Amino acid sequence: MRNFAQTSVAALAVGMLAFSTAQAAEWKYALEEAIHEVQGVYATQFKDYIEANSDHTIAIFPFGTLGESADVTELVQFGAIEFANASPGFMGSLIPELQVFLLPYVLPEDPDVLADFFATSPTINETLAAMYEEQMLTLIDMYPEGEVVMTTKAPVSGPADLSGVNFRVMTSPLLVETYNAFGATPTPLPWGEVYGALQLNMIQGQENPMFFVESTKMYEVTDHITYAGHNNFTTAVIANGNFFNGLAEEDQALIRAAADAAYEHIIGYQQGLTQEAEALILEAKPEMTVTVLSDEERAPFREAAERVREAFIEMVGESGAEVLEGFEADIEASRDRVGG
Ligand code: 6CS
Repeated sequence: MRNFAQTSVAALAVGMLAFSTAQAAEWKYALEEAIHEVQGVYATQFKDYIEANSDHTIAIFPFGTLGESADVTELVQFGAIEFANASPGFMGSLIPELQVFLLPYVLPEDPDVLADFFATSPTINETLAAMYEEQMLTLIDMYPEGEVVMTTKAPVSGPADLSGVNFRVMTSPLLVETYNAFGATPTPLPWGEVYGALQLNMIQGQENPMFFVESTKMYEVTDHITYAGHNNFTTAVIANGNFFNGLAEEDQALIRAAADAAYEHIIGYQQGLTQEAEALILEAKPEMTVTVLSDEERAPFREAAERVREAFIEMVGESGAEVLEGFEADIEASRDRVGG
């Protein structure tokens, strides 16, 4: 019954979308973040481009207004809204291969190599894009949001310090593997529950880029920040596949051009953002400690990352191994091109 109802709603919504593409339309775009955060800055640029170059308009729905990440992904799948951010950290059950982005110490640390990789990788833009299409989703763009740091109630200089720590992760099985390997007790939670769970001491740690630690005031409920250099936060912009594939070529090209403009903008916007956020945190809470782990201190985390890599291949199978191989070859190609 539920499936029938959902299918009917989806068919109706998609029918309406298909009808609306013949004329100026309002497209709805939901975020996992607030409008002043990285996803909001990208979406605003995307909106400005679309509205300056066509009669279409974009209505942006920031985090919470249409629900959590899982909710807005469903709304796109059903065709109730056209666009959303759907970060790989929440997409592991739908497209397990996407968890490649969560593997520790795989994405390049150099920002220029990273930006080139996302823009040019055939593994992202062809192989993974085809996997989205199988789910009736169109991949519009993927971009990095910044180096992930751990924020915890007790200091962390190695995996031993994570023992007994309930560490919040996004709802991906691979992140559970990762924080198990890092010595913690991984606790998958949707974003909306994280601040409260830290406040109530149900969890004692979480990871996110520094801009997000600052903007969501994670420093109020944790006391220590640790850079282990293990990852950069990746997000994806997705569209309903029926909607996108039913558009006139001209509108598809418009959306691709808007995504290119927003990508350029968001890469530039992030220069210095981590350092600015760190300074704001220390201004708000001078007693917060910020530790950059040395290569020696990172070594046990890197060792644990090898086990997570094996777990990824075991969990995702042959296609996972192929995606990982392609991913690493594309990163090498970007390193050769950019020289990082
Ligand atoms: O940790 C999370 O769940 C959130 N982190 C970021 C940087 N963006 C959205 C996501 O929901």
